[in-house]
Amino acid sequence: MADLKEARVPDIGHDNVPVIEVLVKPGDKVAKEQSLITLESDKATMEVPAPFAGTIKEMKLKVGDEVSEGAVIAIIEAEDAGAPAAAPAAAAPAPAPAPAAAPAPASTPARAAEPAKSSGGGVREAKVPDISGNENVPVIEVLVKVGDTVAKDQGLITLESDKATMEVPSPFAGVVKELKVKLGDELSEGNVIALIETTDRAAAPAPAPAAAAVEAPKVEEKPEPIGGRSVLPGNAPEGDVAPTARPPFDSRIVMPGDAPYASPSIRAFARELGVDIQQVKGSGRSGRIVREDVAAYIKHALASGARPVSGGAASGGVGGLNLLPWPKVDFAKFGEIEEKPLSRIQKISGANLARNWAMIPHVTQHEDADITELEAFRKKLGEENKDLKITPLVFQIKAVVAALKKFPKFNASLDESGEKLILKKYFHIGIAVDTPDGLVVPVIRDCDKKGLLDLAVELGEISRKARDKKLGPAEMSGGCFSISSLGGIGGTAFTPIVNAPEVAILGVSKAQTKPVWNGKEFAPRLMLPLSLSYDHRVIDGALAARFASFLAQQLGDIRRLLL
Ligand code: CAO
Repeated sequence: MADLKEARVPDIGHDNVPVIEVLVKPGDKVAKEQSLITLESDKATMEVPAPFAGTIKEMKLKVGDEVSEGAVIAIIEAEDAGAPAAAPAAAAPAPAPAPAAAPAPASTPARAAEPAKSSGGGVREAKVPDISGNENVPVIEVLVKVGDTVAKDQGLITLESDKATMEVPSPFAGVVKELKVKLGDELSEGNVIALIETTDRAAAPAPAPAAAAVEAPKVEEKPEPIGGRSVLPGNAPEGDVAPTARPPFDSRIVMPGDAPYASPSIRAFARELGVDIQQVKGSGRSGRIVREDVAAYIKHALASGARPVSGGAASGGVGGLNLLPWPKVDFAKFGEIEEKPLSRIQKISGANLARNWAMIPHVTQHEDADITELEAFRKKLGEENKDLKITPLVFQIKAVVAALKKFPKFNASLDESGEKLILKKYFHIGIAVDTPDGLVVPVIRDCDKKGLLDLAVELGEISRKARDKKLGPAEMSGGCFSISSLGGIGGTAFTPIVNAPEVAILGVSKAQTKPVWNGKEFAPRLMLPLSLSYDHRVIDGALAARFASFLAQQLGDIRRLLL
């Protein structure tokens, strides 16, 4: 017989608290302590965890329901086969008794604001109050900076455990003299957050620490438990989610009106996607940020081609999307290593590639061109021009020019606003050149006006200059479209990164002889793999397929290149 149990709302310190999110549905398998619902009072947003692992059989609550301690959230078929089965009601975890520590006296030392030892006069320490026994809770936001004037109760920092997010307010009004914490620090009760020069006359005399406590929390502002295993402890028949004493904690857990205002799961979701929650506008009740807001924010950032806020992997900001910091690893711990600084070119091209990769919605269209005839012609041309290196690349440049003429959207750039397309009437082609110091992209101008031999000469020159580090910035600007040829090396296909503000790039891999069906039989043909990456904001898939197939036709019948 199935072991059906009820998951109930624990002691939450308030009655009639609205359900603002239902995080699971019937059929879902939940782990012990996985969040089931999110409740939100005017003071706190809190997720209620499952007291045991199992499968949700029935949800008893929906968004908008108002609940108090003891309300049944869901019927869960408990996973623990060993546990005795019982009728739901009987099996229900009894709501935990009201916390032993009801709001403590106003002058609880945990909340005391002590004069800073190092500073005289009105400079006082703002400390982390009792956070329901949780320790080492990470700082996810620092809401003030040195020099800021803060009001009493204004949020100083936000702490976030895996289950709750809360702002720690300033216990007194004043000017922030020194910040003692930074993002990522892990704090426990008593840690000093900041030194504040008080302007709060009532607070200024600073009696003995215990008596210097800031105002008593209102009785209804019961401590809001955060994080870890003791979140919302009332639902704790299983032992290790037992209630911790909940002395008063006068900070607010994500107060409406303070930005950002989002539940821990939404914050985690935003972090996963590299979104700075501070930038997201909430559309939920009282401006609460919901999942859709984060998704809409990303869509908007991508659509508007947001500009980078900083470069480099470590700083990691792209447009509105703030990426996670680069992982810090002590590689020497695992074996012998050698450090080698990146070249200047690698740093510059790396930052460009990272921006382009993150900000351009890329799609790559693959196509094979039959270059059997072209190759025969190229060899003949080479024999006639022995002093010149004529590689397949010059033919590709010519074919690309023809395709750009036929599909002008590929010879275009989005303007900075992302709302206007600039169509170019010239045909300057960038060629990715691999050098010992990294990748550079010199530009061959007016390729439409140059013949194959001219292009071969110029290609030789720019490749040489690139490798000799002799290219000037002017020779690397003004490109309309780029070609990245790895054909001399190998490979069957790859996904080149669009070279912004261009909207497409052609990747070329190594031509290979393949059996191709000619309608009667398989014939050996020299096939050239083409990989066309494009900016999907500007070019749609059908257009890209047409462009790629047109390119293949051009290369397949070189007479067309003369048209
Ligand atoms: N299929 C088969 N063979 C090919 C080929 C292809 N698609 N493309 C070139 N070849 C052959 C050439 O004909 C040449 O053969 P020979 O030695 O018999 O004459 C040989 O491969 C070497 O060509 P190449 O690479 O020297 O000359 P190229 O004109 O094809 O390319 C250049 C010039 C500068 C583009 C190239 O040297 C280069 O740097 N490529 C790398 C670009 C790159 O790194 N792209 C990646 C960007 S994303 O990280």
